[in-house]
Amino acid sequence: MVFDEKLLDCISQARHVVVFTGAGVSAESGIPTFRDAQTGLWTEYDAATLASPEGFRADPALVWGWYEWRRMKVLQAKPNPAHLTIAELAEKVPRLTLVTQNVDDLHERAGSDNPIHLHGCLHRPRCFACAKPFDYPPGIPEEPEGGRRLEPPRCVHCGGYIRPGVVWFGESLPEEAWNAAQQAAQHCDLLFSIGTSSLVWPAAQLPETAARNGAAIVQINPEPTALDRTARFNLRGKAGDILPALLEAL
Ligand code: BJW
Ligand code: ZN
Repeated sequence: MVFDEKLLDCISQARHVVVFTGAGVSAESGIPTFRDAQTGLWTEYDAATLASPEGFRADPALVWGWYEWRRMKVLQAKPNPAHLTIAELAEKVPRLTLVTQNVDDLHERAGSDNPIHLHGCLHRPRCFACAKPFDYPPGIPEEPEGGRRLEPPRCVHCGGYIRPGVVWFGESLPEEAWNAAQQAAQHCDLLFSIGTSSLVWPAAQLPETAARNGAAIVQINPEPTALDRTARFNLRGKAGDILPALLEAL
């Protein structure tokens, strides 16, 4: 793979790099992207409806079952070369902040320290009523087999339903994570946007903020996205192919 010399210079000279990731980074680990998530059992449901407080209120067992199915897939998955290269890149540049929209833990398992999770985490459920965290019982999780519905567990403190620890449509992003991500976007000199459709706000604002503050934007995605016009470098292809080749070329 041959890369533009200007891109390689930009990376070599960067003092603070932000890596902003979306579902495409985990696609090569076998985790369906958000907008492709409706495979198999779930084809007849709309992801945007399932990923909302209204969806959970209307049918808690349907929504909990969907998230448990996705959590099972994540538990069975392994980090891919994209996750691993991002962790390696952090060792090669003066400063790197990893901001992810993903609710899996594959960046952590690849060796990245403390990624900023803008949309929460599948493995940290909490009570829908009182917000106290819920501990999964040890052992293999119950699979929402055959059918797709699974009654959510109940909170030991108030008896409320347990909900997935993710940020749904219409909910605010965790304040500390959002502030840290904005700070990084404002002060970085290079931002990689990798495997995201750049459709979901406010997260999609981050590369725009970085560009407004003078950072170079590098996008890695096999498809065109809303960020194409802002990105200085558009690398078309899979993150698991491009990132290792890019690191090698540096
Ligand atoms: C590869 C690849 C490979 C494939 N290598 N790449 C109208 C206009 C603007 C905004 C709004 C609006 N109406 C409502 C809003 C706000 C709303 C929003 O943005 N909606 C838009 C969809 C229109 N946002 C919110 O509600 C947010 N909160 C908020 O705004 O609070 C203020 C507020 C309060 C009260 C009322 C109203 C507002 C919260 C957003 C939370 C998003 N949560 C989700 C679900 C999390 C849990 C779960 O996973 O189920 O987060 S939605 C979903 O999208 C998930 C993802 O993190 C997020 C981003 O998706 P991502 O990562 O980009 O995935 P995909 O599938 O879209 O794209 C994958 C990409 O990978 C593709 O481009 C592929 O080509 C690529 N790819 N293989 C590299 N191998
Ligand atoms: Zn509770």
